[in-house]
Amino acid sequence: MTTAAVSTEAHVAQNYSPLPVTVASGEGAWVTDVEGKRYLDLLAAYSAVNFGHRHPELVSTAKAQLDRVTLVSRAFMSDRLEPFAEALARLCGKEIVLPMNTGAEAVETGIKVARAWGYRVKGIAPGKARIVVAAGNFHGRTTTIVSFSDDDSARDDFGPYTPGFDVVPFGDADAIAAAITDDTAAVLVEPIQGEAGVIIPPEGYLTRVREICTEKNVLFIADEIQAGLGRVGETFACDREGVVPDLYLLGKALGGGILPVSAVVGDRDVLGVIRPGEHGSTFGGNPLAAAVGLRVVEMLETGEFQERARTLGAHLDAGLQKLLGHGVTAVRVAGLWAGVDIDPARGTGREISEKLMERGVLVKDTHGQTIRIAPPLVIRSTEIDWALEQLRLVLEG
Ligand code: IF1
Repeated sequence: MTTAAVSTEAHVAQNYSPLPVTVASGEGAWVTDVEGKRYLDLLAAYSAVNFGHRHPELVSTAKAQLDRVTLVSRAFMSDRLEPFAEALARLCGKEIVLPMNTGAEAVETGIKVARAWGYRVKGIAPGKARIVVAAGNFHGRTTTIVSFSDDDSARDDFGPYTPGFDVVPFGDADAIAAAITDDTAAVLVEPIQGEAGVIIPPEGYLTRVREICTEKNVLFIADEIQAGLGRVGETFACDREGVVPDLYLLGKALGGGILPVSAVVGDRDVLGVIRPGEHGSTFGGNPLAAAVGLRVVEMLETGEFQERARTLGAHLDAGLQKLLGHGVTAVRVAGLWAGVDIDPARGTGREISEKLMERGVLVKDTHGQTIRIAPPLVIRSTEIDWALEQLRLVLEG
């Protein structure tokens, strides 16, 4: 991922050099730039636009709420928060929802809850709580979160770093077991690593992590912010192994592609450690976010989007497999989410992304040779076929 201090066309600090596309409108799986050129969006804002750009039901829900109330102070509730929290808790099979706004806030909240639980329930000595994390992780960009990143471009020159994290190889449950000490409060992992390039752990990994955490009285925190909410053909990526974490960290698609909505979801014996007034945020659980979030949960409860991700993902996978040996060296697919490794002889992930952009397809390179494909779950199979043909032509050179 290259880093530009300021983007070429505006005085906006960017954390990476964006592709030179300035989007003016969006509809379904498509966006249109300021010159009127249309692009098939295979990135979906890194899985925050799972339901397509401006899904009609989500837009109408937001519009209706705009005419009622959009923000109340944390001192009292709005009539949207309880229905949202109840529905989201039910979707997760948990008891309590702690609403926040961005994914990083949900991750930071999860870290605070884990530490408080470590001291107040597990009995870890004050200030000694540790959290095991995976190499290759991406959990956001706050100074504490980048403290346990092993991606120099995400953490360089942002120190001094927050202590209390132990990094182990992703996908190796024995390494997690070996890293856990009496001071370990939690294990925090993405069930499938997104930014690392859609890295799918070995079958049984999540099951072993769950067993180890249960055996050692350590919280299992699943960062489902990118992998969750239908993306991998299940409501949660942990569902692929029937595993239930102690805390779900949710974000991105929870806001329906309309506004930031995130949440930490767990049972009372974990989330209940946070005492009234100890945590919160100005906008967390605001009526507009809760109204949209409730509609998102209702859409997920039908199972329609999970089924689409499974069916269309199989279609995408079949098409990508045909490119193996023709410019593609490896393919990793979970639901409608793919990491595609490009043969260096054909170019870098960035170069392929730029050539696809010229053909009206938007993807994003991640770490050198990989491009990540994560279309809105409303994409059609014919649109996937068209995108695969553009990729084939680009690789043919
Ligand atoms: C950027 C990456 C993806 C996430 C997981 C928490 C967060 C993210 C698994 C934080 C956010 C975004 C951030 C955005 C680009 C994108 C990204 F390239 F950065 F790494 F998707 F892979 N957990 N991911 O993927 O959520 O605070 O952003 O709402 O910062 O460049 P956030």
